[in-house]
Amino acid sequence: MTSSEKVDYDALIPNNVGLADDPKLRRALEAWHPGYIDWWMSMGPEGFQAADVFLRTAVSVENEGWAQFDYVKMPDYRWGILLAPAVEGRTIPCGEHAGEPVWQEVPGEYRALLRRLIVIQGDTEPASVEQQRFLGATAPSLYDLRNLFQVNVEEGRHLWAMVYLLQKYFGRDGREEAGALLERQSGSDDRPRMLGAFNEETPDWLSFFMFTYFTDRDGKMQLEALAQSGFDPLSRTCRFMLAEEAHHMFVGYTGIRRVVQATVEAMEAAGIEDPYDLEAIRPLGVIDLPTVQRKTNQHFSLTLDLFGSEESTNAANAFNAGIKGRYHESQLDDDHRLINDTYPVMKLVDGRFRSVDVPALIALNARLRDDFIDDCQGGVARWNRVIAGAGIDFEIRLPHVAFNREIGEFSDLNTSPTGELLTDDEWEAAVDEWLPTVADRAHIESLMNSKFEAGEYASWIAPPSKGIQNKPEDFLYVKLP
Ligand code: BYC
Ligand code: FE
Ligand code: FE
Repeated sequence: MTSSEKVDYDALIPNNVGLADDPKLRRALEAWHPGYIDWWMSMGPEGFQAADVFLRTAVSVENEGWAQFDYVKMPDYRWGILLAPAVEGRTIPCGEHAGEPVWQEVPGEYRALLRRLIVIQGDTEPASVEQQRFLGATAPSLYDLRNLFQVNVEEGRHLWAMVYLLQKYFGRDGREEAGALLERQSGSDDRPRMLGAFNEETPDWLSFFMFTYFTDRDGKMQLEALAQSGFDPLSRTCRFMLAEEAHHMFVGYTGIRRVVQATVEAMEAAGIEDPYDLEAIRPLGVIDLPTVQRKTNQHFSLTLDLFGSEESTNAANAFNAGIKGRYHESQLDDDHRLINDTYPVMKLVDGRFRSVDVPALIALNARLRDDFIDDCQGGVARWNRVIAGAGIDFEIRLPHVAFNREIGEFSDLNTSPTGELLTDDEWEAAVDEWLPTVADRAHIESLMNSKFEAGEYASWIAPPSKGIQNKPEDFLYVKLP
């Protein structure tokens, strides 16, 4: 490890990028810092800025012991700039420069392409904090409250990670982009966030768990693809972000599992076997499984849109340039150029969904999306085991890729979750079975009452099987002021 990779934790901005030796960059980041804190105070977690939260902070980039846990007030969180260790002799893993040494500076011909990807990545991070800012008030437990804030501060750090790249490598326009990242706002009419799903609301905790299960997993896939970048500072940045990302998806996966568990346990206790008997189930203070399915349909389809069009010259250009790879690019066994390869993409041909071979280079968004769908299946199967274990006849399923899409190949179609094509009238007649209804939302909202006593949980969610850092059940994860 070179000295520049040690984390300087005493600096105003903790970092392992040698900020102390780069006064120009340090000044640029220190100039950006107050705006960030203003943004955090006005757009970050509402009502809890003075609470002491049991948070993990990244203090090293080693595999072991990179995090430290302690009570922190969120505005005092040490948002740092941390790069994973350099890999000696690393080469560009894909495209026309495959095999050449990675770039330590921005290659001039790819500057615009690279900046655009970094800005889009950066834009999603604060967007998610904005979307989640009102959830604290209705947290189902202090444990969940703490997890929400952990995710939020780390998304804030991910913004820092992208702002570092912009300020260090993109000069004046990088500084302008860094400023604009604090100005756009999730859901705003005139300055919205860049990607669709990041302008939706996250109005309740089921939405939060769905978001962290599905949408943070898009984050994982995109970061995995950018971690393959031949621009080494981006690769190292993303590799360290992925270490944090795992917890975000854990929050989503276990969150939904605990929701499902509370529901089936309440049904068992009340002797209810029919999962569709909402009149009997909802008064138990739990979220019925058909509503969980409709939320799954909604968040999964919204997240699929984040992969862009199935066929994309943007994606081909980024791959060819060596700027963005495939999932696990360096472990794939091919020539990493894809010049004559094809990839099967699902399309509507003569009124039927078929797999069509298209040039692999332009199908990279479809491919990453397919990898994402595979990655989503595991958790869904485990939720279903909880349901089956209670002897209830119900299975949560991921909807068809064409269902409820706004971007790409299927954006103009009406499709059921099982992939039947529908007329507008058929869609209208059935949509309430498939997407959350006003009544679903009202029911969920009626359950969103805070539980702020240590060790207490709302009726609609089971306690976690183990505490953060193995803390006991009645641990005070958040000390309210
Ligand atoms: N909404 O060639 P196309 C995360 C635009 S999440 C609105 O089809 P491309 C996180 C597109 O920008 C990960 N616009 O797509 C999760 C383009 O516009 P321009 C975020 C969209 O470019 C939870 C046009 O349509 N990171 O980290 O190949 C919490 C044609 O585009 C959308 C990244 O996404 C949409 N859904 O692929 C916190 C990685 N989709 O340029 C954080 C960086 C497409 O023609 N981004 N458009 O005006 C990328 O790799 C690519 O930009 C995309 C789109 C995969 C997003
Ligand atoms: Fe993130
Ligand atoms: Fe995340």
